[in-house]
Amino acid sequence: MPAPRIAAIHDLSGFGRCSLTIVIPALSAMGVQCCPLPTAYLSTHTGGFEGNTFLDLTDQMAPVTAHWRSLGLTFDAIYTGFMGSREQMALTAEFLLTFRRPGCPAVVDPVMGDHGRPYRTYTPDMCAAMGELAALADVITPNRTEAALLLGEDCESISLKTEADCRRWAEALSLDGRRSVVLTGVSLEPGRVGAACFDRDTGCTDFASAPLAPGQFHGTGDLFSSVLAGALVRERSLIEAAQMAADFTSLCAARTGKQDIPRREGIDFEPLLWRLGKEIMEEDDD
Ligand code: PXL
Repeated sequence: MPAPRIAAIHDLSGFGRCSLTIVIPALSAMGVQCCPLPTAYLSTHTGGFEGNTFLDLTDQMAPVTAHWRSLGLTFDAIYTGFMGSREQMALTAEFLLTFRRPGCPAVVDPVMGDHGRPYRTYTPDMCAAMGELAALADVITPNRTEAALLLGEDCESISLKTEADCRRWAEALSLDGRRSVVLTGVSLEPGRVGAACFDRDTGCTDFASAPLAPGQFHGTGDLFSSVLAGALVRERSLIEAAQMAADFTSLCAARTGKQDIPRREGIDFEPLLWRLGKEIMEEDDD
């Protein structure tokens, strides 16, 4: 079987571990071909470094889309993340409309913020545009802050303390059951963290969780969503994919916590990629 193929629309940040520097290695380790469409090149991500460079690649997005279409390329999924502008979101929406088809779900990580606040480059206007892009998704992977921004609620009103609360918010994000929702950062018992997963195919919300590692590291959300997207194209169900993502993210966070690494340098996942590959290949051999 040829490697399944994902088109990945994210920025490329040279230092700090996020977006494509996580997406490409994670998908490759899972036996998935990643076709990146970089939206911008930054010297570092924007979370914790001052004075980062920003080379806007928006002008490339339509020509790349047109070239890939002229080649008759098909993808097994499209996976999108951090966006630099409203225009990039409109071009990403065009890309989804061009390439999505049955068998090619659009996984939109509506990256906008964390810990109750939008990232410093996200204006209210951009958050509204992310809502429009996410409306085209088959699967979204918001954290609590992003869930609040998508729903137009205060972050404080999104309580994720009980299964019933989580079900309610995951379903509220599903656009009447039209898209699946993987609501991340859910902790229903002390010492564990994971996601509430509303699956539009079953209409059910299930829970994935793994041990909560001490410390919070940049790129954790990108790693989680990358593994989820990879597992989906490797034909795992939504809840199986979320469990694999929770397990691997937890393992990497635990490893990172044991190193003396500043938070802004990101999750130290590379030495564990072989385990992700082994897990998925061995399961498929069974
Ligand atoms: O991890 C999300 C992300 C991706 N890309 C860039 C970012 C961030 C979060 O800060 O700054 C450039």
